[in-house]
Amino acid sequence: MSIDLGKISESVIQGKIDDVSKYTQDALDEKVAPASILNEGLLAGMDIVGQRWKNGDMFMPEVLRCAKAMSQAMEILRPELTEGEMGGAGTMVIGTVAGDLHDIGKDLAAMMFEGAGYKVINLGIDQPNETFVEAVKEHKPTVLGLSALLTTTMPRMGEVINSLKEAGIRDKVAVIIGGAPVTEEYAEEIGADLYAPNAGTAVDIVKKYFENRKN
Ligand code: B1M
Repeated sequence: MSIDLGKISESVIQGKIDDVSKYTQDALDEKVAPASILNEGLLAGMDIVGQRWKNGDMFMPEVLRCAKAMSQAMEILRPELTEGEMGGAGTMVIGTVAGDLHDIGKDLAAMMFEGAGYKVINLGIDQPNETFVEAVKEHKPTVLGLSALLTTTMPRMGEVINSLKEAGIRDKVAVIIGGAPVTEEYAEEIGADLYAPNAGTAVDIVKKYFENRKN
């Protein structure tokens, strides 16, 4: 049986939760590389969902169903990604800042880092500034990811960075920020090291950053 990863994307777009999981399992059974299933199947589908949402061609309940389909399939895929591709890339702590309940983009970013071999500690949504600082002290990650979807919660990102400075650990971790209202300029303004416009590019941005620091 040959597996068409487009079927996975299409089922994500249609929010067919059972089908996405089934096709993901079928692809794994057929020994398709987990990274291909993620990139060419699940994330390709979610990218289109994001575009349709932006264009007003999809509504929130549909978007949430698509995300649920993706995250259920990720339960199947995740162990394979970590087993097959864990390359000791490092540790990432990621979370959505205080006052903000949005987690779909943050979880996509977390999945991309997991897929790239990072050990990911996902703190969840609505996390107080101190929780990020404590997590950096405890887990000693190479990367701290902050996500915000609301203009009202974006300032928490700069506050986390200031709290890291106050705790004397700012230089121990690279901070990457993301989320729909966040920009490259904003990252510079608050002293973040990196900004990612989407979950798909976040890993490459981090990799390039560390490569440049080595040279
Ligand atoms: Co809310 N919401 N929401 N919402 N919500 C937005 C963000 C909004 C733009 C909708 C709108 O008005 N058009 C608006 C914000 C306006 C603003 O601040 N300028 C808004 C609002 C106002 C609100 C409430 C205040 C609504 C209310 O109650 N009156 C409320 C706030 C709750 C709170 O957080 N305190 C609220 C609530 C909710 C739900 C709970 C219902 C739900 C969230 C469910 C969940 O996340 N589990 C929800 C949703 C779904 C949305 C929209 C529709 C979709 C967000 C999403 O998941 N997109 C959103 C409208 C929109 O974005 N067009 C909206 C898909 C996701 C893949 O994209 O999260 O942007 P995104 O992630 C992208 C990139 O940003 C990036 O990668 C992803 C793509 O690959 N990225 C990162 C994100 N984080 C990253 C981190 C990284 C790297 C990349 O590294 C660390």
